[in-house]
Amino acid sequence: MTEFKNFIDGQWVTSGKTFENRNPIDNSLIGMVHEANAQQVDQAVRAARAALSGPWATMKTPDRVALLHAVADGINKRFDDFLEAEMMDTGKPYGLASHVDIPRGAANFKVFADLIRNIPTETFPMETPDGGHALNYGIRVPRGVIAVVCPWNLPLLLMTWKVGPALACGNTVVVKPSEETPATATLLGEVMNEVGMPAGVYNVVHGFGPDSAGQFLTEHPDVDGITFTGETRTGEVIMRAAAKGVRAVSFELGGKNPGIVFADADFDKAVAGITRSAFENSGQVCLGTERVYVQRPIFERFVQALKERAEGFKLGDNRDRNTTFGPLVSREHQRKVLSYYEKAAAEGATVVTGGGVPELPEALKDGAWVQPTIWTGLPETSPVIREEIFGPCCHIQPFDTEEEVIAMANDTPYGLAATVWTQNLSTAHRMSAALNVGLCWVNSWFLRDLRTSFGGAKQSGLGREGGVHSMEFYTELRNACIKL
Ligand code: NAD
Ligand code: 6OD
Repeated sequence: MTEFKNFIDGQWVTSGKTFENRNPIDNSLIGMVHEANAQQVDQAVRAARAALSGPWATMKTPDRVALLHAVADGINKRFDDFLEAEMMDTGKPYGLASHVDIPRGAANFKVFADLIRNIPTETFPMETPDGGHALNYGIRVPRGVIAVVCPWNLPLLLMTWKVGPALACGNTVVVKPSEETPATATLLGEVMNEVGMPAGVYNVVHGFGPDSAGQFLTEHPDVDGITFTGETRTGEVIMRAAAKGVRAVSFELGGKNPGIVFADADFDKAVAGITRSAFENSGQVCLGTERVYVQRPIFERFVQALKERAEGFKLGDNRDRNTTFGPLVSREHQRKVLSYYEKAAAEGATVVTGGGVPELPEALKDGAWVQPTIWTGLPETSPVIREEIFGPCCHIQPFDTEEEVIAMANDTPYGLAATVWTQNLSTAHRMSAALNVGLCWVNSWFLRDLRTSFGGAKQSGLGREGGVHSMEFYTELRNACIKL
C-alpha cells in the first residue's frame, strides 16, 4: 500500500491520521495520505523560515539557477514515475499527461531559473538640493516563506508554476497539494533530496482545506505570502486569513470562459480549437470554454461538427495509449457535474450530445465518468451558463453582431480567459481589447509563453504571474538611495 507522507525539512513525516487516495478511473485505492496536523504545519513553516538563513540564503545566483535546472532534470529522469503518479491521481489520459503535465512540470523550473539570471531592476540618478548627486536603484529580495495552495486539475504543472519562480527568487515554500492529488508533490520531495536541495527549502503538507492543513498553513503568522489556485469562494476565505498580518496574496481562481467563433473563422481549425478548449482534461481546465458563441450563418454546421468531435473521443483506461478522454477527478466532482447535466435538461436545453454517464466496461463502472456534453437553447440567465461547472460540457449560443457577442461574453462575474476564432485581423484586435479577461487567445487556446502575464480579471483572480510578474510577487523590491 502506497503511503503519501509529509515532506518537512527534508524528512518524511507521518501523522496519526490518514485519508484515502483513490484512482478516479475505477475508484480503486491508490494509497493512504498522512494528514498534517497543526503542529506539523507549524514545523514545516519553521523549517522554511530557518532555511531562509541557511545555505540557500548564501547560495550565489548561478548556483541556485544550476540547482533548479537539476530539479527539472531530476523530474525528467524520473519522468515515468511522475507520469504514473499523475495518471493515477487524476485519471487523465497518457497522451495529455505525457505531453502537457509532466514536461511543463519540469520546464517551470528551467524557465524561471533562466529568467532570474536576466531580470533587471530600475535605476534613477538624481540631483540633490546641496548641488550633489544621489543614485537610486532597486534590489530584489526574496519575499520569505511562501505558502503554495494547489488544486487537483493539473497538479504538478500548477504547483511547479508557483514553486519554480518562488525558489528562483530565493524564497522557501510550504506546498499544500489538493487532497485529491497528493502524489506528484510528494515525489518532488524525493527529487529535491536527490539533487541536494537544502533541507527546509521545499516542504509539503498534506490535508484538506477547512480545519486542516490548508487552513493551518494560510492562517500561520510566519507565512509571508500565499499563492493560491482554486475556487473563487476558497480564495475569499484565504484572503480573510491573509488579512491578519497583511500578507501578500496571488490568486488564480474560477472562470466561465467564452469561446467565440465568427463566421469568417477557419471552420475546421475553430472546431478543433473549441473541441480542445471545451473537452481537454475532461473540461477540468480553468481556461476551458463552457460558453460557446457562434455567429449565426455557421451555427448549425458548427454544432453538428462539434457534436461529431465530442462523440469521437475514446473513453477508457488511461494507460491505453489510444484513450483520449478520462474521468473526472472524483465521484464528488462527478456528482456536481451531473447535477448541472440534470439542471440543463430540467431547464429545457436541447441536449445535442451526452448529458449523462457513459456506458463503460464493468471494470471502470465505479469511476468518476461523465459524457462529453453539448447543449443549445438555454437563455443566458441559466445557472448552466452563468456558473462554473468544471466539466466536459458547453452550451452553444448563436449571435449576430460583434457588439452583441461582446456584451454576452462580458456578462459574467468571472474574467479569466477567452478564445476567439476569426480570420479578420481587425476583429481579432478589437475583441482582444473589448473582452474583460486576463487572457485572450485568438485562433488558439492555452498556447503558453511563460514570459507573459497570466491571471484573471474580476472574480477570476488577483494579481498576475508569469515572467516579470512572477518576480513582482515572489520578491520585495527595495529602493537603495546612495548619496554620492
Ligand atoms: P478548491 O478551492 O476547492 O481547492 C484548492 C485548494 O485549496 C486545495 O488544496 C484545498 O484543499 C485548499 N483549500 C480548500 N479550502 C481551503 C481553506 N478554507 N483554506 C485553505 N485552503 C483551502 O479548488 P479545486 O476544486 O481544487 O480546483 C478547481 C477550481 O480551481 C476551479 O474553480 C478552477 O477554475 C480553479 N482553477 C483556477 C485556475 C486559474 O489559473 N485561474 C487554475 C486551476 C484551477
Ligand atoms: O499554464 C499555466 O501556467 C497555467 N497556470 C495554467 C492553468 C490552467 C488551469 O487549469
